[in-house]
Amino acid sequence: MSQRQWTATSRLLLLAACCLAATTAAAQTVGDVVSAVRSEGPFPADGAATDLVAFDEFGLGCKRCCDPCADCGPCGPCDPCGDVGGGCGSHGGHGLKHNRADARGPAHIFGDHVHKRCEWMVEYLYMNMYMDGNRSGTDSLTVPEAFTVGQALGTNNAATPTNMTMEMHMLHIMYGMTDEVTLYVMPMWWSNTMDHLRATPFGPNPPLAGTPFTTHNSGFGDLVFGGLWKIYETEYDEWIVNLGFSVPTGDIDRTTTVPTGLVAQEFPYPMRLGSGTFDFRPGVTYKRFWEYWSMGLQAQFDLPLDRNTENYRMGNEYRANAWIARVLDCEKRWAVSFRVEGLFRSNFVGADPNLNSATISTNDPDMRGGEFVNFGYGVMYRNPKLGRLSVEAAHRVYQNLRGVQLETDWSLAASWAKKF
Ligand SMILES: [Cu+2]
Repeated sequence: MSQRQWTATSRLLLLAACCLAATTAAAQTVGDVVSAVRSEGPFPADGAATDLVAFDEFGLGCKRCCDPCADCGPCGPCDPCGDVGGGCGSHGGHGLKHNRADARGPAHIFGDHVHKRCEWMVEYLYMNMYMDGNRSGTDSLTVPEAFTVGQALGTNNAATPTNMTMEMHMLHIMYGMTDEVTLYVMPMWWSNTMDHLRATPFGPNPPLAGTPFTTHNSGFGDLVFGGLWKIYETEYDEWIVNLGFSVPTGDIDRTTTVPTGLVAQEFPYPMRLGSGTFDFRPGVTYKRFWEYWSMGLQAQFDLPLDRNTENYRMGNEYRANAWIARVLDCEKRWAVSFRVEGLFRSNFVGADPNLNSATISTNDPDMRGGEFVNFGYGVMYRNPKLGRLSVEAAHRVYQNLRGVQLETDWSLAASWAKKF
């Protein structure tokens, strides 16, 4: 049986299922409904023949009531769009992509979906990235090795970082301008904490030689916003282009007296709250859905456009992601996901004259880049009333770092999102 024949047959089956569900009192047969649709056409003139429209999942009129901004009035049974058949084994036309836990990618993924016209989405996302121990190239280093290798490379003469926690709280607001174009804005709050060990001897303040210290910096980061454009879709897949930008609202000039105990110094690069630059953040996503499976591919870049007021710009970042997800239950409320990410980040261009790269590796603009391969696994849950909950953990399975840097161990993202 050809694809077209099969689709036509499945639509007829769907029609029959809807008919059986809706005709309770009147013993209306499938044949009655089919002939009624044929005789009355796609849009009943009086708008009152709700059943006919409800069954019409085939382009005869259901699109009208699936539009959230239209006056759906008598189209009630069409909601939720595409779920006409309901339950396992139903093929709800374009509904295959909607009302399922894996409609979006894993929690670390952004810019992978659009909303219907006039639809709002509010999301809260928490992310935590943990870095423990140093690495040079692909070799992990002990703390003494971080000093010796770092000093051989011209840094870590005053101290070395030993671990770092980066936390982010993000509000993600999306609005569907049309069914194809969605605008978004993502204000975020960063909280960075880094532990260090001072070198022996410790020139700036000799009594502190060989002692640990912790610095902390928190505040608003750069403001990310942009537009998502669904450039192509079928009932089972879609392509989405992301035209994203960020403005430098994160502070890059803050100081701390903790390291020396004497004089204030500016925070090193990885402790700062923003890039200081206007960034272009383009991306493209492809998603494909099956009854119980889905997959996604995404390329996403972060490209600073010029040097900032401190005479440097952060490196370019290129991320490529591939994921698969599997829904676990008949109602498609639960899903699990697995993801592989390749990430390339270049060193910084220029240097902040206030930072002395001889003292510690985090002050060195040539010790920021690297290549990474991450593996993520997550759980998603969707509830029509509660919204969508999503958690994903990701581990670095490969990292090759320029110079000496803290190595990343894992990252966690947890999100709650609700459409209005
Ligand atoms: Cu959204």
